[in-house]
Amino acid sequence: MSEPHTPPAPKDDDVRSQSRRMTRRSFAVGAAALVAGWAGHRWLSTSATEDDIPWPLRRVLGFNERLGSAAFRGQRLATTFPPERALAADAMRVNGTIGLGGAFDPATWMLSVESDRGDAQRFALNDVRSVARSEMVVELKCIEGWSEVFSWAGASLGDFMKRYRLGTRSGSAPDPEGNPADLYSYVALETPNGGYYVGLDMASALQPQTLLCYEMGGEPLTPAHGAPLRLAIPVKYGIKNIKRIGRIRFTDERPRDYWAENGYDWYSGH
Ligand SMILES: Nc1nc2c(c(=O)[nH]1)N[C@H]1C(S)=C(S)[C@@H](COP(=O)(O)O)O[C@H]1N2
Ligand SMILES: [Mo]
Repeated sequence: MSEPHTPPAPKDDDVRSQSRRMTRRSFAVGAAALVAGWAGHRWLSTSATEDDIPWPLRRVLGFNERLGSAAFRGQRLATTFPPERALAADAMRVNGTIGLGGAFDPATWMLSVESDRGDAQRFALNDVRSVARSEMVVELKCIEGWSEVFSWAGASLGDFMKRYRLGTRSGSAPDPEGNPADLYSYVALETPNGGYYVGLDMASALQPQTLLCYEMGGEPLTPAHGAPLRLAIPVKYGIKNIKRIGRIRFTDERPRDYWAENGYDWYSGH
């Protein structure tokens, strides 16, 4: 495989664009004095950050949490394509083998799911398959500069979390609109051997096109594409589409991320 070498062009990350939406929302409800207007935007972009979120935005986030769930509304969808645009399974490019080395037996594979609460559960592939099937035809965009249209099938991560009551502090099913504060802030995913790992903000994790994917090109995943289960997250670059997921952890601590540790943007949206 070829590894990405050139960082992507600097661009607004998810939080920045989210901050603009939230700023407008806050303005509408009377928090104008805090962050509104052009000066506020300038201020946001120059202010000190903690966990990469500028502090005025953190204040807005807290404000909106009381109001409801601004972070989970109005989320952008990735462009979808007609099915005939999708590559056939045997024509799909394979890229990236980090974390896929060593002995691995798909027959004994189980998905571990944990959270900061200290709970741990294990799921078989059939547990994922029994969640409503989602299909989509979207582009995988690699930071190396190529993109390809793939068809994907799996369970949306949000549906999986609702079905098994995952990702919340209370242990209830997630309710991003009604009770956003109950959700952990981040999702960490890693390969069974821990060699590749990805961090997601919860809003991106719950975007409906984020799938726990078990089929590509109309066929079961091959080992090279991440069998038995990989992530499809079309609002992010390819690097976030982790293959062969072994473990998922819901957490309030921003997860480490393989390519972020190698100089890429932690959010890596596009
Ligand atoms: N475990 C693992 N997942 C990975 C990678 C990797 O090296 N290891 N590479 C990523 C990158 S850079 C891309 S572009 C996509 C490619 O997915 P594909 O091989 O199914 O085309 O997988 C992503 N997921
Ligand atoms: Mo990539």
